[in-house]
Amino acid sequence: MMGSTIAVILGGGAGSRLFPLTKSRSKPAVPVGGKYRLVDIPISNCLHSDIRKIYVLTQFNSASLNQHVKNTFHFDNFSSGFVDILAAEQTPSSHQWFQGTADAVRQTFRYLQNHRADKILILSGDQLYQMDYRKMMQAHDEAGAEVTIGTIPVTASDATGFGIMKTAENGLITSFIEKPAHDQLQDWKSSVSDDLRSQGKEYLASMGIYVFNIDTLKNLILENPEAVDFGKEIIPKAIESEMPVASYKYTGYWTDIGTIRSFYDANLELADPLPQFDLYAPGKRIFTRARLLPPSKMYGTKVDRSVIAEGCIIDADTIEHSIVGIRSRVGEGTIIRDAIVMGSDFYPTLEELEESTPDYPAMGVGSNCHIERAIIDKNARIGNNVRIIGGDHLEEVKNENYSIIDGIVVVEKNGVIKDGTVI
Ligand code: ADQ
Ligand code: ADP
Repeated sequence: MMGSTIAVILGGGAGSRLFPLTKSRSKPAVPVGGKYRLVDIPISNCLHSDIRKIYVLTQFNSASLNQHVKNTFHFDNFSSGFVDILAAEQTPSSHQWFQGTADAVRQTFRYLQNHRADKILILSGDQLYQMDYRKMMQAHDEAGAEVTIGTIPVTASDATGFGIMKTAENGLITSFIEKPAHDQLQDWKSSVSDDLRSQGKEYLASMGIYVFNIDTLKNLILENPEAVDFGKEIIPKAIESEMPVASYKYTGYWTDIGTIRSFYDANLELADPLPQFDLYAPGKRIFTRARLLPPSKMYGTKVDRSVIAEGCIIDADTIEHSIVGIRSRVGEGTIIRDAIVMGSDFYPTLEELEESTPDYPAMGVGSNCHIERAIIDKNARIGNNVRIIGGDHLEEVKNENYSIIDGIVVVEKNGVIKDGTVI
């Protein structure tokens, strides 16, 4: 059955909510968990679900995304599998960027329909979850649905950020509203189990994961040329037209990581002893580029509740509740707490280390620094005696080398923080 499904990963529009992590790369290429990229998550879920024809739609065809996908996902000649990136492009009929999620699918549909697939699985590129899509496809078939939406129960305070729906007893969706205002919520409660009610999770939210019969999708996007988004337009249109649109209730862990705050929180949760998103779960592994790096080495560092990726050289004093990414170099006496250090794309040579100056430090984190509540993007150069301490009291800032968003200090890729800087 799965041979006739293709997956489409919505890789992001301008990526403004994850800025500055998306300043120089497309959203699917943003590093996560010390050694992965965001796009590895939906791709790995597809591979575990026997879906091997995968397109990633993105607005910016950044070299780093292309390189990562090209170097990572290889299929044998007989499986006819692929992971291809489709970037917004000018064509005789369109000169525009993707105007929204449905428009991205419309503009690339001529590629998507080449595979004799009978279903399309549409996925978001900024979510953390490990889901077997085969169960959702099976539910779609059993319900005789033309469209199925993955759904999850949420609380009133979360409900305003999602598409919210109500269903009939047979699981078909009867009404849907995209991101209702707080005062509209009263009308959108679903009847849920006692357990969910006691947690306040009385609203059925769209996960932004859709199964479409391919002909249904084609008709919906062609007959509604003004519709640019799935949540805002296409899904409401499908329900209005009275075709069977089903809800597939997902019960596992799922979280959106589309903002700096949610990205930061979800990353740090990976350092919990038993995180809900489990990188160590058999059969649910997240695949990424095999880099064949040397192991990490540490000298006198007290490390607690932290994930340390391969290839690091660490002399720090303390690393606590943090994610330390590939090839990170951290100097003596430094304290890193509640922080994400993404690591580096390459090692500085010994000469480069010797040539570093207080104004242009070597790549990595220098000596005697204190870094807390921060995200340090790849290849950043943090000098010695630097204090970067985030906190909710800090105002939003957008500087050349760093930003402060939601109280989290984000040093951008290749950012330079001079010796002695205090943020
Ligand atoms: P949002 O997440 O707010 O709500 P949206 O901004 O459309 O919806 O993003 C969905 C996915 O598409 C994201 O991965 C995003 O990066 C990507 N995307 C956005 N614009 C794009 C473009 N122009 N080109 C390519 N990709 C693009 C949606 C649904 C809600 C649902 C939530 C669940 O609309 O109903 O509840 O997802 O998170
Ligand atoms: P990631 O996938 O996280 O970027 P990789 O190891 O896959 O990590 O890629 C690192 C990239 O950086 C490689 O393409 C590598 O060729 C590139 N690179 C290596 N050395 C340098 C250098 N001195 N300057 C710039 N880029 C480099």
